[in-house]
Amino acid sequence: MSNERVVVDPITRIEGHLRIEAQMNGDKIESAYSSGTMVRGIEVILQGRDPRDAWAFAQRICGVCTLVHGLASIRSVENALNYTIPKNAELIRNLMNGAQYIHDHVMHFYHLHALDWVDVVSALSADPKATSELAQSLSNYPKSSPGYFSDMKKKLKEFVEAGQLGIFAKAYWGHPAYKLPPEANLMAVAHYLEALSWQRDVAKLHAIFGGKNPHPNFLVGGVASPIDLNSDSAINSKRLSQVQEIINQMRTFVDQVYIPDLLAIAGFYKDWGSRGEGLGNFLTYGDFPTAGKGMGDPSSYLVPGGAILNRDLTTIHEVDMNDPSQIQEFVSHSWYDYNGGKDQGLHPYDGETQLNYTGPKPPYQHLDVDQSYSWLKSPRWKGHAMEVGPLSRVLMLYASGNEQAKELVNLTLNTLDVPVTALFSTLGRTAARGLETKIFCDTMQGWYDDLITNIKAGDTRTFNEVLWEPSTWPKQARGVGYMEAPRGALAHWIVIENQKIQNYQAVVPSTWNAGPRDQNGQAGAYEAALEDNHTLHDPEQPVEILRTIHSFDPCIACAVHLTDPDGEEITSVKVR
Ligand code: NFE
Ligand code: MG
Repeated sequence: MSNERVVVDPITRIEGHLRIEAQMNGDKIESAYSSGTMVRGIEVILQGRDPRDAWAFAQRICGVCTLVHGLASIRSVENALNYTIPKNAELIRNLMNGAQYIHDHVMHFYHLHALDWVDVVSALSADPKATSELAQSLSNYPKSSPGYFSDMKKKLKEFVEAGQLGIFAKAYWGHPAYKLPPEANLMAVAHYLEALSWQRDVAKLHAIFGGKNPHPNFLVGGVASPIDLNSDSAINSKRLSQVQEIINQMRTFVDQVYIPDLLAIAGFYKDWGSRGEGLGNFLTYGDFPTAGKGMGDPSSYLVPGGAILNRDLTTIHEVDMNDPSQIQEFVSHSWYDYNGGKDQGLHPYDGETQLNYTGPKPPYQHLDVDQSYSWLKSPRWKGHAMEVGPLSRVLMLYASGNEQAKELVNLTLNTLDVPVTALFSTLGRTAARGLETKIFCDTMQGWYDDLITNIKAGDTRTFNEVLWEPSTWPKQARGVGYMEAPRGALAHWIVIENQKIQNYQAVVPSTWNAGPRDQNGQAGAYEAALEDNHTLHDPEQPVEILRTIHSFDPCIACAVHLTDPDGEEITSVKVR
């Protein structure tokens, strides 16, 4: 290994198409480049449509964060037209987004990230009795008997003996970077399989409140589910008790399986607490309003909005999403053009989606990183590259004095016996995802209780129909719908003219994190994280790259919002 370029394409166990190139200096990563290799045109498809329909199109940006683009979209229309929503709608939206988080984060931990740390093949040499003792020392989860782990081991052995690792194929088993003893590996693999059936039940919460999953229904001005305790076709007592049951199931799994596994596994990988930080700049928009005023009262959000620069947790900078000089998207290294030239930064109200693919045709041999190299744009806040996501949220909760967050962060640092700087790392990012899962999961019970109290008091309103008539709208209006999606700060900006969408721009979490360098050469969050203290044991098996990239939970479908390798038009969509 000398000055070679290590190419990982595609990065698997993510959503969408991501290519990473690492420029090596000996065994050390000197510089890293992140490229989204798929393009989609949802923002263009939305132009000319009725703003109240936008959510149904925008939501199809992604099938992983199955509801967040629907929610961001209706919030943008409500913001533009000054719509308010009933208290019940606020609570139901919080419950739906909460369930999205718990589902997404558990799935990410076990199904997308764990196998970077857990060696499936090593689990075959585990002693089921010792595995049971280990599991019982960590939590009271009932499925922890020697018989249970012996069955799981048998199941795994059958996979391997049939020569069909199936879902566990094509990994770097046996790589010296794997540090867990066989028993911890078996425990984690068993919980990987458990989580697959657990998630089926959690997804039902979306079906109860939104008719289906993925892509539950939304509605500008409220939620799409009427409440009528005496009706079979509305939210009734039976449905509400099912929701309570799902919340119980979520909390049991998070408290008794996810968090104990996370801490146990992290204990073997403390060295990952000193690499993979990246930018040190963290951005949140804030979410989970609780004052009955929708997004109208930021002081009521469970997660506050703001920016943290250079790890400085003593100062939270205010973020104004309507100020054209604050959030801007750049395309200097993206396969897009702007009317005003490629070095311009555009605020999303004035944003443009103009494809300009001039690079080598895929599959690339080598990205020309002096030119354009990604279908992602480079969003910046006041010129700064920012990290978004669980780590940003947990830091924001911590910095703003949230008691549960402070307690959980301190408990984690003490349990792992790592310094506070370990928060700013690959390990810290993965731990933060678990901690916020616990916080949101616990809080869901309170939202559910509030909903029941409202209904019992006779308030069953879920939708404000008074503002529904388009002839009452101003000729021109614009607004921003923002939220915290599982992968980070998400916002949709909408410009409405003559009751139709004139412009629509989504700037999504994975665009902030996975975007390429900007016009000043500043790296994006993935790139900066890989440039922080990474060496590769074997460039043919770059598990180290996967660990840090997966710690962000990439979703490139979201980030690039019809694929055609030649960049040609595939289809045209008729706009009413
Ligand atoms: Ni497609 Fe998404 C989330 C959004 S992405 S997963 O969470 O928005 O970055
Ligand atoms: Mg966009």
